[in-house]
Amino acid sequence: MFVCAGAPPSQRSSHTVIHGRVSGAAGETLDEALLLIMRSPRSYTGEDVVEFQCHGGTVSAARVLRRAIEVGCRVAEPGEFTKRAFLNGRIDLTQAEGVLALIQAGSERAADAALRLLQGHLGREINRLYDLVVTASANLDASLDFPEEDIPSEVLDAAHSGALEARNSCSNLLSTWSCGKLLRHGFRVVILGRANAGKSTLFNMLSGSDRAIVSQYPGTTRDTIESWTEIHGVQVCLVDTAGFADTECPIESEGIRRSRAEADLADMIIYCCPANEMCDQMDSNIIASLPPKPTIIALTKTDIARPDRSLVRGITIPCVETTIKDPSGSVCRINEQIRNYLEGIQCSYESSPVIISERHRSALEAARVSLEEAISLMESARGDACVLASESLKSAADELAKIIGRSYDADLLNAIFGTFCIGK
Ligand SMILES: Nc1nc2c(ncn2[C@@H]2O[C@H](COP(=O)(O)OP(=O)(O)OP(=O)(O)O)[C@@H](O)[C@H]2O)c(=O)[nH]1
Ligand SMILES: [Mg+2]
Repeated sequence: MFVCAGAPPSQRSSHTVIHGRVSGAAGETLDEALLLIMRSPRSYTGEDVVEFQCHGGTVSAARVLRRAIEVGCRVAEPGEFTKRAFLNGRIDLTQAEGVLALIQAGSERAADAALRLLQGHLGREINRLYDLVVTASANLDASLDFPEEDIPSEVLDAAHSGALEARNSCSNLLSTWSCGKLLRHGFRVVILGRANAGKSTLFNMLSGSDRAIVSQYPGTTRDTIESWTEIHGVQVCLVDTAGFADTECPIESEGIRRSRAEADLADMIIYCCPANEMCDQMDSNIIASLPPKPTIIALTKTDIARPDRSLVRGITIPCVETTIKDPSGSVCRINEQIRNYLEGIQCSYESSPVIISERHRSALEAARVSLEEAISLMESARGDACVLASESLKSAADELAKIIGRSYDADLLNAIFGTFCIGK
């Protein structure tokens, strides 16, 4: 399907680019293209690979693809290139997940963290822990050859200190999860408050858009409305909601039910209280009924009433003044609160690996629990402690092996690579 001057592609060396034309069954030209040759093992998948660079636009690319299928190619499954790279030992599972995370990254920081995963930072650390645990377990197994009273103490000490170090490292990695989750899934800020409190006005100011309908009639917003923005390098999802009210209207009631559901999903709540009204018992009751999440109060409409902080007396939540008359100042003040909070949970992903997937978190947690068991068994004076501790260490090693893909099954691979898009 590719015609070029000089030696055919099969006789060219790896990492060369050939200019030529893609020809159809009757020899007609379908496109003028470049062919990239990457021979095994120096390719993405580790196999022999050719890549066509044809003209942009869907028709031209579709003609080249159709011709390739005619001569015997097939379309790749989602994530198949990366899956082959994994199966051929080019990358471990965490690196494959790094590719996906990089494609999906929605912020600079998320892309940085994904890139570090792709470069193998987490994989190397898990490999180190795996070796530690397997060595500790081997030490214990060796000690089984000795009669109980003759077990050399240095063998037991080595196993014990290996398990301790692995346990501590697992705990350190687990402590990066809140940061990893933030990078991967972003930060959800939900705007709540009574009907007509100025939520949609604030939402529009914060998102710099005119997405939400604003009106003087209470009960305007019914559906929840989302808008993404970036604060402090983190993707933030703002959510506008229906205002709380005593209502007979079934549609408004459904809106309020959704507002409560959003409160459960929130990473942070902005509760709106209009400065011209008392932040009264009803607000206190609503705030008390919300899930315990980081919350800020937006004292809205400060242009029509002097904000009287005593209105929110008794509520020990940070208070920020906002008004439609000063959108940039209002946005600045709210963003500052969000940034302060985000700074508190940021971790330095430059220096240590960060876990950004639930799969890593649950396997590490299981490994940590098994290591904990092994450690307390070794510290007990039980006769069968060595045998049991070695079993626990083996379970911990199995969990670590799953993270990097030293052990895997078809279901796991399908779950990971099925979420890729075709061609990756
Ligand atoms: N003067 C003044 N009016 C405001 C301000 N913010 C909102 N309003 C007015 O208050 C009314 C309600 O505003 P919305 O933003 O729709 O309030 P909401 O909380 O979304 O209301 P619901 O969706 O009904 O729950 C509208 O008439 C707005 O113009 C403000 O800062 N200053
Ligand atoms: Mg509204």
